[in-house]
Amino acid sequence: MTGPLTVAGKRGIIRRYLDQLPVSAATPIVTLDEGDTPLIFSERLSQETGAEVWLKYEGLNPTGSFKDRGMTMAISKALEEGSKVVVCASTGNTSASAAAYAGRAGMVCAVLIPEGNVALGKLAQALVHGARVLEVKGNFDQALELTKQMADEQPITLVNSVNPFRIEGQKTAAFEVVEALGRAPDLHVMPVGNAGNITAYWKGYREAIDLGWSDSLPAMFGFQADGANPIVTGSPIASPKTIATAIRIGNPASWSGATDAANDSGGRISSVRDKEILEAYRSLAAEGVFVELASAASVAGLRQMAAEKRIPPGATVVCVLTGHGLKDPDWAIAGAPRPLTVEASIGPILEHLDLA
Ligand code: AN7
Repeated sequence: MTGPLTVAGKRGIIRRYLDQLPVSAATPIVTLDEGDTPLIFSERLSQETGAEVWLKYEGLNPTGSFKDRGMTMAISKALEEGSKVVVCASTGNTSASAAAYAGRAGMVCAVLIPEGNVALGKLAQALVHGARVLEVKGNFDQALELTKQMADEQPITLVNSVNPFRIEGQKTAAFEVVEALGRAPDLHVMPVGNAGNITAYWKGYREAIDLGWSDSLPAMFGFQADGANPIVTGSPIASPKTIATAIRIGNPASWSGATDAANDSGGRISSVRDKEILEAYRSLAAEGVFVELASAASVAGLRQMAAEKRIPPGATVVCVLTGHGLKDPDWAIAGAPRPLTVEASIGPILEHLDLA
């Protein structure tokens, strides 16, 4: 019976990739068995683009986003260092994840979110996991500056992706992609907000080469939203605007990580319109994959690349779907027809379904 026990003992990204992460026997592992998410083949997007398109569905992490990979590392290391309080600024997913992992570790979690711009499900998560939630009258970038100041002046650990342990944890998603495909994809496509995740994937792919797990690197393509595209325009945006609130960020903390990944890999940082994000969101949902708006920026970006003939025929492409659609029920319902109310009898039901 050693087989199953070994597998059970390797749940969570820290245990699975122990030798590739900055942990030791002294590190208390705070985990919710994150990672090991599916890489789903997309028949429709493959036909549409002439490539082989795979979807890395990060919405299936314990709190519904990729943030859990970084948070298991950040909270474990904070606990190891004796920290009792953590803080983060967030467009929603970081705060949901921080709240859950801090709660598990018995730590106090403070979160600063931009007032009125966090999806309902994410706010619910931070609250239910017991975080001290403060809605800041400002945007994400202002909230992040305030949390940096708090961590400088107080005995508080900052768990935004400027914390290097976050990037370490998040790089494991690239390891999983390489493991599933047997090599790195030709093209890697993902949304970009604060740019921690693209920095992490690029680090992971490069390490996979050093480890002998892959003999190639992907070209890295990151997509911001048109109204929140500072890396594309080349300067910070004071009032970023997009329906994809998760990536409504005007001054990314890991800016150079994103440009390095794109430049060094032969890829690009570009942006997509809100309308295109919404179309990608709906077409993914029609294919059975429910993601949040920000996640759909990767598929909107893939379509832009296809329109620009940037996808070689038959190329292997991975699109990262960063968060679950249930995070933001308001958008899902807003774009759908309202359900009909019918009498509890078979006749009207069949009639309404055009089956009578
Ligand atoms: C679903 O939670 O910044 O480029 O505070 O939630 O690594 O910032 C979230 C970002 C993409 C962008 N998709 O990732 C936060 C936060 C989803 C996200 C991004 C976010 P980064």
